[in-house]
Amino acid sequence: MDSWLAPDVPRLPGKGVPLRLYDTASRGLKTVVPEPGQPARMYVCGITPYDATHLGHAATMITFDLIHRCWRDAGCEVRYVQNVTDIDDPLLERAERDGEDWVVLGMRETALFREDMESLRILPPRHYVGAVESIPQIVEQIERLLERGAAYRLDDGTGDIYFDITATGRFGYESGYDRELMIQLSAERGGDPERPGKRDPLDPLLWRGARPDEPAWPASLGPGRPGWHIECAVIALSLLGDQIDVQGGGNDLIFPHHECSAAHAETLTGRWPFAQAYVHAGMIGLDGEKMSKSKGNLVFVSRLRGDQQDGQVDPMAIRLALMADHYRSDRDWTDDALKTAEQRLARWRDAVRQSAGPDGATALRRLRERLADDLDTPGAIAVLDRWADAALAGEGGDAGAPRLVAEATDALLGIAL
Ligand code: 5CA
Ligand code: ZN
Repeated sequence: MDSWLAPDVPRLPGKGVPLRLYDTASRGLKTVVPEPGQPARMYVCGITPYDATHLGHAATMITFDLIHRCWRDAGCEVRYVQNVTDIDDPLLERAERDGEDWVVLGMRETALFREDMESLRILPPRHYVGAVESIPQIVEQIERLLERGAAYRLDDGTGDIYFDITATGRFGYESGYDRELMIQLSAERGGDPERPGKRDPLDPLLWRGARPDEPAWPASLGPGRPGWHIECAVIALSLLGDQIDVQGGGNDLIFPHHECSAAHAETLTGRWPFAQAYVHAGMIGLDGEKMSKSKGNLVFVSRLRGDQQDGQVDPMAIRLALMADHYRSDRDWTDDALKTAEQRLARWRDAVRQSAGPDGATALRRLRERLADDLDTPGAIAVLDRWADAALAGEGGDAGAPRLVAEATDALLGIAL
């Protein structure tokens, strides 16, 4: 699948510092740097394209964009892969509801997502990969799981194949959740703990046998379509290798999605852990409720950008508003947050148009330190606010500072001034 166009990233003097990130699995901060001479490898769970990109998706994509930018600034080559779940129940249900072809729906929303990503200056993944185009590799890996006894076929004539969660002996390490919570979340998030005939209620679906009126692909396993967790495990393994540095997504994916995809990958490779760090962004909500397609309480990036009548908002202000609080906090989108970001952006723009300001190298060093500390964007914003206030007050005599600060804001925060 095509990715989107890369924005320019100014080159900054010196080098960024090693990045520390909160890892869900070890429940603590970790320095996440690749082995010397190796690229940094990141897999981020992308959209299920049945509706337009909302501010929750945008916030999550911005979070991983900041990691991408920090690594590059620290001199690492970055291999970044993102998927599109272009076949799954929610897509089929929406297409059915609207009397639309599910392929057309998926293509249209994916195209809109790419435009939104470009407008927000998100660096594109090197590989942007759909589930459908990955079916041959997914089938191959499910066959290997069956051969090893880590997968089994339900004997109810459906052709459905499940993963045995006891295969790694480590199931549960990533989320750290107790069994009761796992069962509850599995039921809420696409699993089927109530289904009879499974070895364990938490066993996730690997392959759904063909049903009448549902798309299915011919395969050695019998015609059908892939389950959700195996999709991400296989795409990551085939493009990034056995182990990766960051597995990312929103915190709604901690369980069952990332738990199961890690267990699939670890069973296939025999290596643990699948990811050095499991990094999760907080949920963006509206009026105290998680923003989600199923709840319908969405604010779309494209609508704010003015593609559709509701007035135009600078995408840089959207980006800045979503970075005003720490990425791990669940938080609400508010009109006030957007207004504050618009005012801040205007002030920063005025400041970098001054003929001089306080020492630019110091501002750059502080900005790098704040971001390397688990992406402390509120701290990074405070550094820039202080610099801008001083520059606008006529303090400091560094004639190179306005330009350096503008370039650092662009390269590290993805905000073009
Ligand atoms: N296709 C799967 C991942 S393989 C999926 O979860 N798709 S999604 O369209 O529902 O979400 C896309 C990405 O945005 C995921 O990383 C998800 O965790 C994140 N996300 C979804 N809703 C929100 C929200 N309200 N706030 C922050 N991030 C969100
Ligand atoms: Zn995923």
